[in-house]
Amino acid sequence: MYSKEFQESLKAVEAAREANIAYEPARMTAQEKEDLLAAYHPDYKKSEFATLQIGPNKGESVPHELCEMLQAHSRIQAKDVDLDNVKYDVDVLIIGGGGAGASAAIEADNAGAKTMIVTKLRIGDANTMMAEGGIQAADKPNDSPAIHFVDAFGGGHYAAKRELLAKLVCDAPEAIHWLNDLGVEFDKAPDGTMITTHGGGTSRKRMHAAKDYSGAEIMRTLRDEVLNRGIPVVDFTAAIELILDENGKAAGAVLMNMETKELMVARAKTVIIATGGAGRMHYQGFPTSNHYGATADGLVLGYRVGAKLLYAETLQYHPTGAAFPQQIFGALVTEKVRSLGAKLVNRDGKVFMHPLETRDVAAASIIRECSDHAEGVDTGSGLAVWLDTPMIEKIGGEGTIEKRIPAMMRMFASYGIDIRKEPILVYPTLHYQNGGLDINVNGMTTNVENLFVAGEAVGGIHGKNRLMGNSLLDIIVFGRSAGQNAAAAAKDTKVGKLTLDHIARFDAEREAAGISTDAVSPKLLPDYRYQK
Ligand code: MEZ
Repeated sequence: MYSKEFQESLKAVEAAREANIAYEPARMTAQEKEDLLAAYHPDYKKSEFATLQIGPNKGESVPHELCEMLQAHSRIQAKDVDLDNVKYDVDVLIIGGGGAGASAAIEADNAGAKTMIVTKLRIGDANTMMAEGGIQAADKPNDSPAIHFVDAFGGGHYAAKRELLAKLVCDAPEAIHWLNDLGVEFDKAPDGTMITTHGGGTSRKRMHAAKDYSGAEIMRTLRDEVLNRGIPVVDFTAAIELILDENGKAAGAVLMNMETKELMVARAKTVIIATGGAGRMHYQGFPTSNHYGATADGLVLGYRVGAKLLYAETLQYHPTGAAFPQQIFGALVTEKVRSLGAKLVNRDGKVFMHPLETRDVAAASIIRECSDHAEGVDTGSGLAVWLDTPMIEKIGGEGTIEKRIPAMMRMFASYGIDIRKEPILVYPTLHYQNGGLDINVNGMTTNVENLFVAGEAVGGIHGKNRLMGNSLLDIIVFGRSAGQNAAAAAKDTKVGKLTLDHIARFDAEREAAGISTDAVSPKLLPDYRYQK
């Protein structure tokens, strides 16, 4: 399928393949990694960041696109909403219909709470659906939560909140059981044991997968469970502002019908933000592997009522986004491709990094290869490197690709590329928001009572870089626990008078800081209308 411009490079890759399979490049030292990241990782590009001038993280720097949204005007003024006209009255209001929201809803429902999910698209339209390679859990005899902790803590630059990471790894085996019992079809050996593989930065094989559509399989199961239980889901309705009560506790949200723009009031004893990530903010102009709705809404909602952010300046660029053909630019090429043995090679067929470095290091290595080294392959829309997928068949035997990563095979086959025989071109794509709202171990924000957060909108679980498979895990572990804890808190809560006074307070802060902006937030959906 590749045209003649690629042929010379393809020949070099093919010629080097056998030797590359056997070749194990040295791992970088800690200092080499730090130097590489400082020079090439997008998080270190100071010119792409702006300093927050208002709000709880005033003085901290975040991507300038996020800064604009965090400091923007609300979509409403308090006078636009009649807070006495309550359309929905529940114990637990969950904002977001992805894996974290669905897990929270199931557990809140188990606890007997009157629960409702509100989502700006439909339940399951979420980054969970897009996750491919798997979910980590230390449940094999040679592994333990302690080893899982050490891997993830190091991979996250020793910045994770220890109590959150400890909960993540300790609750992981139970999370896998829970999903298995709900009906997730994990890959299993004929004797019924789970098949597990490595991911970048893991010292044990602990990645559980459902082929290369693990997230879709998990979301399918969770969505069925939510719908079968009859938990109300209000689709195509966005939360555009949180409501506090007179005591400063989270007490609901102003909802907006995405089509008619009708405003509605949802009153709740507790609120869970489970709005997911921010790939559609396209920080630094990067393409994204994220779902259409990933626009950092939860961070904006929380920030405006005073909830603190943690590590909002750190993003994850998945090393292997599809770089060719143009139609799938930025789409996720799962890390499982490398777990199964494919190596990254440059234009000349040279392996330029250890295949299982952590994601930030791998992404920075690829960017280096494609910048001043200029060892990348010209795709017509930029430089990229090869991911030598035919190695997988040579290592695992014929049929491995079709069996283990059929979705990858199909995605490229629809553009005439047979990944069993030809390598593919990749470049980093914006994949994950490492930072988010700061929570305590119960999932409640550290400074707004009765406001819980779960999933990608949380900051601090993974530190400043996340390992593969720990996000499908965190949506389950922290989604479930947010549902349980929000339901418990709702039992002791009597909602006071509802207010939207925080909007005027935030407006006054903006004015006092001399910020002049027409921007409104949350963004809700990306706007591609005027882009080439
Ligand atoms: O955790 C992830 O981000 C993941 C599993 C992605 C992937 O490469 O498949």
